[in-house]
Amino acid sequence: MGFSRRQFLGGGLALGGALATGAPASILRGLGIAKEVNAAPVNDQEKISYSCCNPECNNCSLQVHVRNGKLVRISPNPNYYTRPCLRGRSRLQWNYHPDRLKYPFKRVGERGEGKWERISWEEALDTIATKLGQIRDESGPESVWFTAGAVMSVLPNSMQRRFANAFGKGVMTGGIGSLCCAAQGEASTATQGYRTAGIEEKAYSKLLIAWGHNPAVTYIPHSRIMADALDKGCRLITIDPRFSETASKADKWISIKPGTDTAMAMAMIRIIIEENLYDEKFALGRSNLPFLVNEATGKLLRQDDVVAGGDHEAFVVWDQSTNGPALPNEAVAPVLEGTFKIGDLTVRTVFARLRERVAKFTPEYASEITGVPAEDISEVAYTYATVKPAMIDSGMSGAQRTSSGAYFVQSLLNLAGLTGNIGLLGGGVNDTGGFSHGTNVAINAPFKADNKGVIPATKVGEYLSEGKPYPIRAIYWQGKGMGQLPNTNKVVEGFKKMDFIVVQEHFFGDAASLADIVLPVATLFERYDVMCNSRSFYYHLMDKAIEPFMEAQSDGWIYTELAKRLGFGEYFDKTEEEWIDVVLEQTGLTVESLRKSGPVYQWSDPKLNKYGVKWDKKPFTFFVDTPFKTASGRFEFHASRWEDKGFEPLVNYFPPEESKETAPELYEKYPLSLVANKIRTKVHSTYAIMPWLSEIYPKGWVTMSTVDAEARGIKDGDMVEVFNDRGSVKVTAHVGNGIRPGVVSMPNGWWMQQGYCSSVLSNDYTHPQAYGHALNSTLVQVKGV
Ligand SMILES: Nc1nc2c(c(=O)[nH]1)N[C@H]1C(S)=C(S)[C@@H](COP(=O)(O)OP(=O)(O)OC[C@H]3O[C@@H](n4cnc5c(=O)[nH]c(N)nc54)[C@H](O)[C@@H]3O)O[C@H]1N2
Ligand SMILES: Nc1nc2c(c(=O)[nH]1)N[C@H]1C(S)=C(S)[C@@H](COP(=O)(O)OP(=O)(O)OC[C@H]3O[C@@H](n4cnc5c(=O)[nH]c(N)nc54)[C@H](O)[C@@H]3O)O[C@H]1N2
Ligand SMILES: [Mo]
Repeated sequence: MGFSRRQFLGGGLALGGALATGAPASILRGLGIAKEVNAAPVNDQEKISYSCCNPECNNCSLQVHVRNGKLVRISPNPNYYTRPCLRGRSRLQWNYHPDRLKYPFKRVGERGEGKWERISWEEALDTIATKLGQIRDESGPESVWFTAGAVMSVLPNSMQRRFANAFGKGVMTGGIGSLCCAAQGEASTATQGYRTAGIEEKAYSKLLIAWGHNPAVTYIPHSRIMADALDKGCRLITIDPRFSETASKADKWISIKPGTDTAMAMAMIRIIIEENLYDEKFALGRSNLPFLVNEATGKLLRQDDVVAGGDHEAFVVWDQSTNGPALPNEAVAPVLEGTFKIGDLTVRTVFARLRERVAKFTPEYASEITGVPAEDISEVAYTYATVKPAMIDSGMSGAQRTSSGAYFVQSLLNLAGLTGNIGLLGGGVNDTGGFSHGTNVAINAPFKADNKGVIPATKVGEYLSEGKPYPIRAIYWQGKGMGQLPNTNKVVEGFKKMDFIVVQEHFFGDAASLADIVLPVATLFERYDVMCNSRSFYYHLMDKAIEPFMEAQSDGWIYTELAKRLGFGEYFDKTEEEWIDVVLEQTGLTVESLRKSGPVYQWSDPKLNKYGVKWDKKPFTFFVDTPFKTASGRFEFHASRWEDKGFEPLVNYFPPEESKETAPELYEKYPLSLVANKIRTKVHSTYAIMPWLSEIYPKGWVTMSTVDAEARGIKDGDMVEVFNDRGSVKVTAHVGNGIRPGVVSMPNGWWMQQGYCSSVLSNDYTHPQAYGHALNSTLVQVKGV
């Protein structure tokens, strides 16, 4: 039985049917207690509590309707500013899905063979404690790798970090970078001091440039704000190799070669500088463009370079009034451009060096690199420099999930800084992941952390299978999609080398299928949790609404039981509600107060945000009320943080890893550039098997241009193989003109066992500047099958 659209829209539903086409056959089928749950209109017996959608998404407030101890409906919170989309509403099916893990299991066959035996919690916990304890004694706590995915509410991941920390008394294997937005975070930190978000500020923009970002799909609940701005006359330009859903709403779609965006931005910077379209006041007063650089070293000049006993932390500018060096805030007439002599030293301003850096990036030169017509580059540059406020809406852009993503984000920030769009309501670069809540993170670590080694987020396969940074023997894997990791076949290889693997999940996903012990975990409705995270400027209590399904238990409960068995139970001496009160300690909020108030806005009280500010009129604007937190206290075009770390501090363009320029032989075999795009029925691998959602997109696909398809004898709807040296996926071809020739795109979120996991193809390259994800710098070939 499938679910028809009619049933979905009508609200009546029956749970417990077979999975929609494409979903994995569950080894648990038959053990199920598929129950009939009939949703009914709201009535007096219904109990409603509040929760919050917790994958890495928009974190919408949810109303949870419960009747006779059963979840019957998820509805929007009428007092909240976003409304949950079809994914949030489908959580009902999540909870009662026939394939939901019901009991703890242990592997009885070979790893990955699929033979399992149901065991008791006692046996599961005793086995895990014994095994982890033994491995710790033999090889040190750092040989157990604890890892968790993008679950954005506080407790599950904090409880795991606390457990890992206490397990090794601080000694552990750390992680570095992320699959998501490491480049965004690193460049924002290097330029401004921290990440910001401008989701609500969009309403005030007159121009939006959606750069490698598709908010019409990835910010569905918030995209109303963009639509309102467009209604008021705001213009929208979309820069994307695909004609994305956001491009379809735009005044202009710029189709660009993946991984080349920095070259386009540098051409725009050149136009803005050459045509004097920059904001001189911001440049001189708030940025480090007038700072002097020692021409011999390429490093920022410090006061102690030129004055005996000077301050090494102080930077230097050229003051025209004295015709000599001065401290930035003391100079009467700081100079933006020039080369000067101080004793034997030749020094030049950052601005002059930036002008020189972008000199060769004429629109024509950038056009050759990017494939964007030179006139379009000029037009975007002039429009951006002359319409205010203008926001570069990059979100956590697909263009920063490329091999030199941090320079891409830096180039966008440079554009915003040059045009004075920083600290301007409706301007800036929208990073949707800025963390700013004022919570207590102490629960993460009872001991001082001492990482013996780190595993880069994209390098899991290589590190586990090649024994880096040292042989890892066990994995404790909590709520994370294996098929989200690049070069996934290598990850599987790594898993097969392990002595012991624990997976704590809702479903028998890819990691679980390779584990030794699989633990059924309670959903957000079945436990207490709190959301104070980056996509929602609110604090949400996630109240427990129902008892856990079958034998499921919360992540917190599991760690508490294991801690007792491993002899550090004293660090797990609280209930979930008590932990939430610890998290909220410095905010003055409590479980009880949030239960009464509903979601609380973080700018409504100085105690609720890291910046200690209150903002109750317009949306909060970063860098009006908050300072830059860089070494200079200014917006840094020459990033002193990167200079200190030995990375090129000024924006620069590097061609993508895996391109015609960088890997001609590979390009010969695999001439198509693969990019990832997120789709409305999934948040990563979460929701992979929800019937309502799978009805919309049952199977994976590859989108390719008519030109590339014809050259390969492929027609729309054909089955094709997409492949490279890392792996191969068979999917249906969607052929059309909505994608740039030479580029193919694949949506993400199917499990490996479903057969459509595009990550088996993804590049696992990572650059130590940010340790970001370079999946959009991947070459493939496509052929008909
Ligand atoms: N091919 C491809 N790969 C990508 C991307 C792409 O676009 N294409 N995008 C990348 C990006 S931007 C990101 S952020 C990552 C995200 O990748 P992941 O961090 O792996 O995120 P999810 O796939 O959402 O996995 C979350 C898991 O947590 C489980 N879960 C939910 N709630 C709980 C809970 O309370 N307890 C426990 N124990 N488990 C829970 C869910 O069942 C799900 O399996 O993927 C990256 N990888
Ligand atoms: N429905 C849904 N919403 C989500 C998520 C989800 O999985 N599903 N995930 C959430 C998370 S964790 C994140 S990080 C955000 C991400 O939000 P987005 O960054 O908006 O998501 P993507 O679809 O990965 O990438 C956006 C666009 O980048 C384009 N692109 C790829 N490579 C390049 C390039 O080199 N240059 C340019 N200019 N464009 C390029 C792709 O074609 C795609 O249209 O979305 C969040 N929201
Ligand atoms: Mo992400």
